[in-house]
Amino acid sequence: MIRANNHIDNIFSKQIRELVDNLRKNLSSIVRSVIILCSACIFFLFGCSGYFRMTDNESNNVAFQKHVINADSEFIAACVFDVNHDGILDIACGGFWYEGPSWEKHFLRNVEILNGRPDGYAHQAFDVNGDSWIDIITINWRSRSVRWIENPGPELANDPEWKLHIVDTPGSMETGRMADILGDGTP
Ligand SMILES: [Ca+2]
Ligand SMILES: [Ca+2]
Repeated sequence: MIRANNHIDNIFSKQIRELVDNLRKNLSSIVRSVIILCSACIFFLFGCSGYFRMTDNESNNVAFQKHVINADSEFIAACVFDVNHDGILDIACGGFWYEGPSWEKHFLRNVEILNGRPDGYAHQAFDVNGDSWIDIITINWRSRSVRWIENPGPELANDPEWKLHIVDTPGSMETGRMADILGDGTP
């Protein structure tokens, strides 16, 4: 009789232990789920209230700031390169180039006026003749031409007109790209 009671007690104790273990596991899982749910709610509420958004001042700090270099410029194409070999980037745009960092205006060329507007839809910077002075290649809608505008190099200080070379007249173009088609390292 005593042995039977002990056996029943053992079985009962084992079941109690298993029940407690299961409860502990389930409780841990429930607590974890509640913590995740609460974290998600807090993040959502802070997000809705704009807590994680940048303030207006912060967003202004990362925005680009506009600097007007020539408010009267009538040209629609420009390119950036070191025109005068002083190590500072300049801007070439239509009939003028602007010397960085002061953006002093220099004469570059007389741009043709065709059908009431200056020729030239796109500029590319490239040293066409390999004299180490970067030139301009213009792609043109109205004259239907690709042109090489030669940097005068050492004569630049006298603001001479840059020499014009017509490369080809393939047709009206709004833009152009340079690419190393032959794979010889030269675009
Ligand atoms: Ca420069
Ligand atoms: Ca050149």
